[in-house]
Amino acid sequence: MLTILGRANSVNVMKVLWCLEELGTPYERRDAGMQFGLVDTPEYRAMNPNGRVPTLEDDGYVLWESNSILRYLCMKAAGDGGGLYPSAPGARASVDRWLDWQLSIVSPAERNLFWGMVRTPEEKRDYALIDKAVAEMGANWSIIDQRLSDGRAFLEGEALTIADIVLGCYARRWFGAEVQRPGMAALPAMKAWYGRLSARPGFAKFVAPKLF
Ligand SMILES: N[C@@H](CCC(=O)N[C@@H](CS)C(=O)NCC(=O)O)C(=O)O
Repeated sequence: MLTILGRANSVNVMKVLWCLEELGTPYERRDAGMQFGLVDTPEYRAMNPNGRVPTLEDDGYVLWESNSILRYLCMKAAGDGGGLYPSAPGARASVDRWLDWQLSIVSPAERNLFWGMVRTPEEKRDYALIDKAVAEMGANWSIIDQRLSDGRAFLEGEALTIADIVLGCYARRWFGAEVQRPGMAALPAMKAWYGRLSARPGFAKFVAPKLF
């Protein structure tokens, strides 16, 4: 049985669970990380030396880095995950580009916003840091809004891909954190895309629940 190790309220675990739901791949999940511990045990570190979640274990094969896990799951399921990870070079590279963008640009900015607003009590918040993160993420989401403003349903066209899964998990946190966004673009195309993502059962089950 394929096993995912990681707490369900981690954005990087959510991506993987949503993807598994889209693929219809059977799996089991074991809690790990934060209050669940496990990540500092020698056994876990032998699988994932970063002590982070998620980690995948599949019949003796071990993999960490959530975006790599998504690619693996899709390649294992019919090579392209039923279109979630298209196999034509240009189409695949375009999907990969959004995954790399999430890691290099989105995550570093978003972290201060999510941790600042959701995981830090109000009296301890650093609003200067939060405001900076809101401005950076507003600019990032404008890129997504612009991408979708030609009427396409999803980031790479008319079909959902793992690019939508990855960025949809971060969009959930953007719309869920109660931040002030003065003067920020209204993001109408992104909101419509987010509505389409919200209709997916995997999103409803793993990504939509209350942020904590
Ligand atoms: N780039 C890594 C990041 C992994 C990561 O930082 N995971 C966080 C949760 S989102 C974590 O493990 N935090 C510590 C913990 O849960 O104990 C990935 O995408 O898998």
